[in-house]
Amino acid sequence: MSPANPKQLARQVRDGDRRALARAITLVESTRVEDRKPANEILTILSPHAGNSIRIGISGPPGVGKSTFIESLGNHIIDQGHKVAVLAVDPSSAISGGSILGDKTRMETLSQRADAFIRPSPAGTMLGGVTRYTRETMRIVEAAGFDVIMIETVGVGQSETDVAKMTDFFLLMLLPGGGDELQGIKRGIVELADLIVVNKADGDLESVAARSAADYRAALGFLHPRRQGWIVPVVTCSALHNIGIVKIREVIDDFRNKMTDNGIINKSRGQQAKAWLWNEISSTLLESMRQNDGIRAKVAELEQQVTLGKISPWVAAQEIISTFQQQDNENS
Ligand SMILES: Nc1nc2c(ncn2[C@@H]2O[C@H](COP(=O)(O)OP(=O)(O)OP(=O)(O)O)[C@@H](O)[C@H]2O)c(=O)[nH]1
Ligand SMILES: [Mg+2]
Repeated sequence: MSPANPKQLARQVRDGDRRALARAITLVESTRVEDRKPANEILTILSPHAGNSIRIGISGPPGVGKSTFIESLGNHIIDQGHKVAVLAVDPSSAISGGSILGDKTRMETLSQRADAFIRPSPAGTMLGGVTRYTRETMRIVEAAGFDVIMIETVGVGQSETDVAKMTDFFLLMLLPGGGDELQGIKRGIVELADLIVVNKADGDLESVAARSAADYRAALGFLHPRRQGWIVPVVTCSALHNIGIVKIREVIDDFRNKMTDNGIINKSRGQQAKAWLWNEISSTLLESMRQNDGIRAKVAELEQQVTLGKISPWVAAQEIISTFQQQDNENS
């Protein structure tokens, strides 16, 4: 990639140039040191234009139909006059590289629409880093005028909690039959949901899906509501046959209206941004400690002693940190 002119690239992004948009995202995802400065500049220029969207997280076990659902809902929302961006947070794709292609083919009709933008997970990123870029990417697509953002993630690891923490609305998709533990859904994830959708409510599974939905509705009745003024609906749908999609869009609209009026979306975005700031501080600090030669030697030595039980991890950590602080003072 030729050296980017951040100002020009940012302007092109704002003007709706899709290649520029893809380039800006690649730049921000880049781990090359020389890309950091232009990336920061682009984010700073675009920042005032970000935020004007509803951010929807979509999670659920592998194969439940998330991508098929995003395609159905995305097409419907575009028909309503919106611009839809789809981002994928897929911890497995960084390793297998497999599902990116699958997602693209499953979102075939959506990816062909002018008002849709689909971005698979950055390949080859470390696990913890995936969401780090997704947050920035989200702001870039918002500045480009996309007002509905859907983030897909597989609901079996840490990533769905991260996604719930960076979105306004968290949709949990489940299969007919089988409780959440049977579906491999992590404990606590049901409590994060703003909407539960039982998918594949078609053919033989239609009645099973209705029963599952009733079970979840009953179970949710025992939970303390996560958000003031919002009772989590449980609905069935068939993403494949486009059944129940309009109803789900109405639920999301209803949520957005209520949670905008009572200020909850705004407040929670503020809290998310603050948490994100501290995340960045700790990961950047950690990274610079890891890159520091003096610290590396010290860490290797102390790690061994900690492993052998010769020194307490707490004491070792203090020693490493104070070494780092001393070096920092000498350098400045
Ligand atoms: N019968 C039926 N099949 C569906 C429905 N939605 C999706 N499927 C099928 O289920 C399979 C998985 O669908 P995907 O949309 O790829 O599921 P996913 O949750 O995105 O899968 P991963 O991204 O791999 O976790 C595909 O063969 C779909 O055609 C549905 O509503 N009814
Ligand atoms: Mg998928």
